[in-house]
This record gives sequence, structure tokens and C-alpha cells, in this order.
Amino acid sequence: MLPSPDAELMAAPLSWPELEQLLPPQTEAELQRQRCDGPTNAQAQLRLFGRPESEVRVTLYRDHHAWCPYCQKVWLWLEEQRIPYRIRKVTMFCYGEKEPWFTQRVPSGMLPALELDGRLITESDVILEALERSFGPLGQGLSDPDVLPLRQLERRLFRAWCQWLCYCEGEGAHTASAEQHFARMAGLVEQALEVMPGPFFLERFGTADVIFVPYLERMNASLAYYKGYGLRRHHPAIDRWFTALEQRLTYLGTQSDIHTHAHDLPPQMGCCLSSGGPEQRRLAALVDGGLWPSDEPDLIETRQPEPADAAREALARMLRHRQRLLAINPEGERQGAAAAERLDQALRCALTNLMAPSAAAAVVPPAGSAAGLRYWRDRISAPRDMSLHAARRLRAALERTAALVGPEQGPPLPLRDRRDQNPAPFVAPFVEVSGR
Ligand SMILES: N[C@@H](CCC(=O)N[C@@H](CS)C(=O)NCC(=O)O)C(=O)O
Repeated sequence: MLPSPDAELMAAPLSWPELEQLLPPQTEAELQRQRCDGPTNAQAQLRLFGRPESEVRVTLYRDHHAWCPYCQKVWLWLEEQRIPYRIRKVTMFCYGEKEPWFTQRVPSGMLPALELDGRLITESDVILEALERSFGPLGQGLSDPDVLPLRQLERRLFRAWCQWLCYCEGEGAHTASAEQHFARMAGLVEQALEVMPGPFFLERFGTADVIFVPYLERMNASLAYYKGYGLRRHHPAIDRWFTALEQRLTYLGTQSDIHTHAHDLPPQMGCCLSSGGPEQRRLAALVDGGLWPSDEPDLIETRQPEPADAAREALARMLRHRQRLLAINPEGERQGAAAAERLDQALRCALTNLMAPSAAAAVVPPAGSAAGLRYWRDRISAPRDMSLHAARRLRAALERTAALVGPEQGPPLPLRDRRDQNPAPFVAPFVEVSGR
């Protein structure tokens, strides 16, 4: 006899050891080796690409959360060129206190910074120039006559985006003209792509593409969320470019998603203003809820199909940090032992549901745990915590599980700063990774 849906709903969540058993066994040494030599990932402190550590000449200082666009540019360049390098992560002003060891070296605290053969360099373009001199350009280099006009175009597009995103609220004439100006600039970007035989800005993938990556990714996310504007739908050549980029493991390791950018940009940009129409509000609610069909035309964040291990990746990352995740949730320990126990059980329910083969067989979390589950849903950050697909899977599982017990939301995400995302509780003391 088939179990009734009610019986399925009554099922208990898996215990922590049972959840651990759903993952293939992996030693810490294997994990570190994969981070060091495997595909691009946000957790590595050392990248060797199979080479000896003695070859490392570069240290990249980038932000903990992978929110800084200029850091992404340098990070992607190093990954594409497979240059062995160390990574030291630094806190941005908007989410915590700058590390004194960093401000001693870079008094302004600005990121990215890079050490090359012991020489400290700041300003992302100056960094790329120095890297090109030492290791050769990525395709056509920064000062190539074909690349220079593309760099200027990227800045024009950037300014048009800022103008629309940060200075235009609602649906008035001012907003319409900012939107038109942005669409014209994006049209110029399309023309630049369309004259090429392939999907990239020049014949081969190179510096020009790397320069466009951080802000086109942020434009795609923020314009969908704050303006209801689907960049990839309105501009097919830009969509083709993103689709080709998504074939590269280097990009996938640095790629963020719509939810993360929608909420990391306001404190970085000063503010992001919503157009407030019905379509914009609908799209923003879909993103915040964490559940939307992957073919929603104005919310295309990837055209890569979901990899088979997306749920396992999310589970592994949650298990690694579960104690800290439980400790920082305001619905937990600070409310007493019963609340802590409820939250522990709720998280196990969500992770059990994440791994369940069918959404119908949902384990119901304890009453009163919806806000705690949504607190985590709202704070998963890609690629800091996990890849885009894993993050999407996990948000959906948290939301589906929370919805079984109620509509309560967690505290709203702050706009002026993201001190709720202070990395301090998660930061392992820096250890020089040495020996292989
Ligand atoms: N022109 C600089 C801009 C760098 C920049 O604006 N960095 C920001 C982050 S995106 C920063 O480090 N701000 C200090 C902070 O937020 O902590 C470059 O290209 O490197």
C-alpha cells in the first residue's frame, strides 16, 4: 500500500548523523586539495592548479563575501590564467570591522589589493596591468586598441545603470528617460558583441570579457529586482554572452545570483530605488521568496542546467557550519533552550526536505519555526556559501519547509549596512597553508 500524504507529512526529520551519511565521505585533506587544485571556488585560501607552492608569487586580498565587483574582476583573471596565488579575505565596511592587519598595509581599506613578488598594488586596473606584465595578457590585453574602446563602453554602461538604479524611484518621466538611456547603452554593448563571430567581445575570451563580468552580472540582478527589467530578455546578444560565460568553470566559481546581489548592492551603492510597478513588485517577491520557475523570462540568472549534486553541495555546506548557523539565528539560543531545540529540529526538517526525492514527502517543522527558517533563506550568499544552483535549491527547501508552518518572516534585511552578515563568527583563523 502506498503511504498516505498525511503519513508522509508526519515523518520525522533525519538526525545530524543521518544527514551526514547522505554525503560521500571526504577527508579534510581531500577537501583542501580540491579547493586548492580543483575548479574555481570561493572557499580556497590557496590556489595552485597542480603546481608546487614554491611557485606562488601572488596574494590576492579580496572581500569575505565575494560582493566586491573589482575583486571579482581580478579573481576571475587569475583563475583564467591559472596563476598560483594565495587569498586573504578582508571585511568590507558595510558588513563589519576592517582587519587592522589590512589597514596597516592599505590605510584606505580599499579592495582589491594584490601582492606581487612582495610589492603591494591597489586599484584593479593597475593590478591587472602589473599581472599582464608579469604573466602575459589574457587574450588581448588591457591596452590593446581593440580592448580600450570596450573598456570605455563598459564605464558608459556602468554610469547609465547607476543613474537609473540609484537616482530614479517610481515610474515618472525621469525614470523613463534613465531607462531609455540605459537601454541605448546596452544596445551599444549588443552591437559590439554582434559584430563578432562568437559570443564574446573579441574573437577569443579575454580581458574585455573579464572587465564586463562584474557589472553585467550585477545589472542583470538589480534591474530585474528593482526595476522589473529583464536584461537578458531585452538584449539577446548579452544573453548569449552570459550563456557562453556559464560554460566556463572559472566564471561559475565566482558567479553570484539575483537574490545575493539584490541585497548586497544597497549598502554598497548608497541605495537602490524600486520602480514600484506591479511587475517589479511581483519579480522582487519571487526572488525574496526563493521559489520561481527557472524559465521566468525576466529572472534569467543562469542558463546552465542544475547539476546533479546541487542539493548535496548545499547540504555539505550547511552541515559544515551548522553550529554557527544555529548560534547566529535570532530565533534560537537567545530565546531559551526550547527555542534552540525547535530551531535545530526545523533546520534538520529543511535539510531532510532538501534531500527528499519528492517535494510531496515533506517533513513538517515544529510550530513557531517559520521565521527562523526564513532568516537563513534570506542570508544565503552565492558564491560565498555555495554555488548559484545549490543556493537556489537551499532557499527553496527552506521556504517550502517554513511555509508548512506559517507565514512569519525573519527580521527584514537591512539596507544601509549588512552588519547582520558580519563574517566574524565564521572566519577561521588564517593559517598559512603549506606543504602538499
Ligand atoms: N577604483 C577601484 C575601486 C575599488 C572599490 O571601490 N572598492 C570598494 C569595494 S567595491 C572598497 O573596497 N570599499 C571599501 C569597503 O567597502 O570596505 C578599483 O578599481 O580597484
